[in-house]
Amino acid sequence: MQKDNILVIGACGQLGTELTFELMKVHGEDHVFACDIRKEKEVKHLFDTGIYRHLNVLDAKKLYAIITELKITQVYHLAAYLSASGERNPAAAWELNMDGLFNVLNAAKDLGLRKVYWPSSIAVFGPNTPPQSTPQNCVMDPNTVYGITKLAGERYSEYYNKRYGVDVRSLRYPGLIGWKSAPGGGTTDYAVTIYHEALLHKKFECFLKADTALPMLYMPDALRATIDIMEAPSEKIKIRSSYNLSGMSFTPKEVAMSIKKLIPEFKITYAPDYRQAIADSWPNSIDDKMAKKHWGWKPKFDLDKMTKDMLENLGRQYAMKK
Ligand code: AKB
Repeated sequence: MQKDNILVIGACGQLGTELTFELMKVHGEDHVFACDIRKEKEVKHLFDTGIYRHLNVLDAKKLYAIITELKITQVYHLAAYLSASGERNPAAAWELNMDGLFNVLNAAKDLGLRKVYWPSSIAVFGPNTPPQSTPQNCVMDPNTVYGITKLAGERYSEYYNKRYGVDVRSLRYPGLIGWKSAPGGGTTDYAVTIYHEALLHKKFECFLKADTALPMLYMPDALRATIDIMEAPSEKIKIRSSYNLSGMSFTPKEVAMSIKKLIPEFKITYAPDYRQAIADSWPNSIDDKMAKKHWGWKPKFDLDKMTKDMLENLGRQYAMKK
């Protein structure tokens, strides 16, 4: 059987950087290609020039040319503005998040891609959504441009699946936390920065209030979920909008307490800013039983296990830089 060729769009982002290398373990180094809006010379430290292509996903002609040139059969489309950066640039966020997705879905339809992955987010939920154990199907009234584009994208993905047979798969990511790559533009980003600051300065000022509970997921679990949903047989993927996905849920105060178990002198202070309103509109925890039932999702990391792993790996990384 001919092997799949994979294209990761938005490969320089927090998830893309790690996912590209995980996909190489599954499909082989010669079968995974990375592209991003950054120029080749800016990403030399991340990717070999042979596997990298410069692409603005809004350029449909170039996207089609890359897919054709590299004989791509699967696309992971990760390029997007996130919640906080979207609120600073609503028009640009709408354009990138919607037109970028249209271009990828149209390419899948027109060029016969075998599969497409596109992430949604807990940002699809809003102030009238039940906040505890938020179910798969409920009131969805997002009030950020990011959340609105993700909800519209979910509806559009399902439409392309039903109408044109595009095999598109998606997860509603909670906040993603990892030590290998940096997040950018999200409301949940504090939960990554806090570990860096704990190691570097033993203190952290949080832009959310102490008791703001949000759903979160450690990167190794997120990578596994993403690859598992894409590798599952098509008939198991019964939801073609996007699956609820959860790992753990915690507040800034709880993550600080988890860090204090390993760095007792660590101190947290709070200075909530515009991101507090975004966090307040999102669920506190997520019910992901559909993902568990349909394609066998099971997270491995809880808060303390993640904290230990984060601090060990980041500590090693900082020690090497000295
Ligand atoms: C954000 O905070 O915007 C993202 C997300 C939850 O989708 N991490």
